Amino acid sequence: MQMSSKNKMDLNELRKAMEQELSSKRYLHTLGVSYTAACLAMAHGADMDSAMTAGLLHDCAKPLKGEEQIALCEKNRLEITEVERINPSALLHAKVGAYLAQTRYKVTDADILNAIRYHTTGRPKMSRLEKILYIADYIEPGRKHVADLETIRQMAYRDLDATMAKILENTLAYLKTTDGQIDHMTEETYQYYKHS
Ligand code: DGI
Ligand code: FE
Ligand code: FE
Repeated sequence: MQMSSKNKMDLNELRKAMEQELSSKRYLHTLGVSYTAACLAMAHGADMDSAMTAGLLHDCAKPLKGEEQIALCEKNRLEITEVERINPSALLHAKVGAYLAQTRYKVTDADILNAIRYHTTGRPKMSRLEKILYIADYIEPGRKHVADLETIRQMAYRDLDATMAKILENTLAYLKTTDGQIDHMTEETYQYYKHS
């Protein structure tokens, strides 16, 4: 693939890179997120190319095993929280993904990098693009069915904040039925959006 080491890659190059790097299942999810993020950007007046870039790259660290993600963070002095260390595959891939988007895929836009970084837990006061990626990841057409998904899909095109609140409420309820430890950021994000 032709690619300058400095210049950012265009959407088609990113798509091809993800097709090579990801499992076919993860690649299909990635395309779904990218196009869903584009639709949400159209509906909410956000930048479509940024939404598609964030969508294509959001899970780029998923092929790395948990211990590889931890090693990469340690080597590059990225801070790892206790809960990320315990759940690297679920939680750390977002932070590592943002790092790879910047270093390997030459993304310089801070909003895109933050959207990738916070796509799993969210955070209070998210930008429009951050909310679009978080929501697109949850509602893309290939996502396996979860409670209230039809309602959430419709809400997403009308009210990003209310949709954040609903997804977070359902995610926290789901996590409480598993032995997955809740990241305080997920809880804080819910507290921030729950009155939307
Ligand atoms: O990478 P994906 O599977 O496409 O989706 P994702 O990055 O949004 O989430 C990965 C998983 O992380 C998903 O099953 C929900 C879960 N998750 C979200 N918040 C938390 C969490 N898992 C734990 N342990 N703690 C959290 O706070
Ligand atoms: Fe993810
Ligand atoms: Fe995802």
